[in-house]
Amino acid sequence: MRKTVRLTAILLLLATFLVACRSTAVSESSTETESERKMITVGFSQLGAESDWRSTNTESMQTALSKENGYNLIYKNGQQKQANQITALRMFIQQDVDYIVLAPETETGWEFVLQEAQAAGIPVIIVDRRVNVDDRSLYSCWVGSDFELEGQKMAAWIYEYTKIKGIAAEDIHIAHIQGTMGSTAQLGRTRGLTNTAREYGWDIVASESGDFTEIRGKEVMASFLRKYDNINIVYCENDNEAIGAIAAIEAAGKKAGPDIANGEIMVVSFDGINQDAMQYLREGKISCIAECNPLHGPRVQTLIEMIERGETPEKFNYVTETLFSSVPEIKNIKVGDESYEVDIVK
Ligand code: GZL
Repeated sequence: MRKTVRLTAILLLLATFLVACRSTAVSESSTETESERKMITVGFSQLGAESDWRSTNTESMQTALSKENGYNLIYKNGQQKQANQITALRMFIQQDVDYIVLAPETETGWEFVLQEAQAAGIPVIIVDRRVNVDDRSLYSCWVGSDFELEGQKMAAWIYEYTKIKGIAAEDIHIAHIQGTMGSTAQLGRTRGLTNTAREYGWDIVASESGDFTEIRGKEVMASFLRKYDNINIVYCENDNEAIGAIAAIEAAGKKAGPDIANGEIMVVSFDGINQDAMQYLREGKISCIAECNPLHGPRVQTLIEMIERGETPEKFNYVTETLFSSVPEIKNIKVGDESYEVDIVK
């Protein structure tokens, strides 16, 4: 009898042990399944790698949407071609990703592929530039800059400069190096300048796209200098173009600087990411840079987490930005009734 009791007790202990092992295994595997379930797969179509701004934007997305943060990020570089981006989006749809993040090269031509993503039930977040579609339900939300305000602030800074220096509107002759034509950044920054120039009677001597690159900025500025001898301000729609334009100005034996009354050519720009451009700002070769903040990664992560929680994010999420300038006399500028401080860089 005693032996039977002992044997029963051993068998009971063994059975308890086996059940405990199995439940741990199940919980580990279910934990593993749980953690795999938590990994969010994001297809990110980036438009290219044309500028320092773009590279910084890509790095910000890759850092935020990392494995450590619970994301499988599929990154595709569109190499400045919308066709490549549309191909990438179709690939993401086939792979049935959880989210698509799109940084569009230009604003038009996105309806069909966004309709395909919507039909597949994949939320799309637009970053940086905008898409111009009638049906805004084709994307969940957008995060980026107010490009027209950037342009208005820059034009307001130029106006303040002419005021404190006593330069008449008819003596202002602007060379305008535009960004990628049809991109939201180009459209907004161009409107900011052209509307203000029309209001004050400034002469825009010439406008041409520098495609947001240094090499094109240099080529366009060199061609302007061959054709016109009265340029005294160059409005570059990003820093890479400004660096190229300054190279062309100096190659032509002229001086980039704010003292236009004494023959210097004032250069103004956008972004504030390229370190050479910020150094030029401190040296005075660039007189003013309108900040364009590329750090959209954490913002996109927050938007995805909101959607994951079943919340509806704001449709349009604007980032706040400033003006950097090396001209100490201008400490703030006005756009309409709004006043903006200027960050004086030494
Ligand atoms: C602006 C962005 C622009 C940058 C350029 O948000 O789209 O594209 O200003 C970049 O540097 O190439």
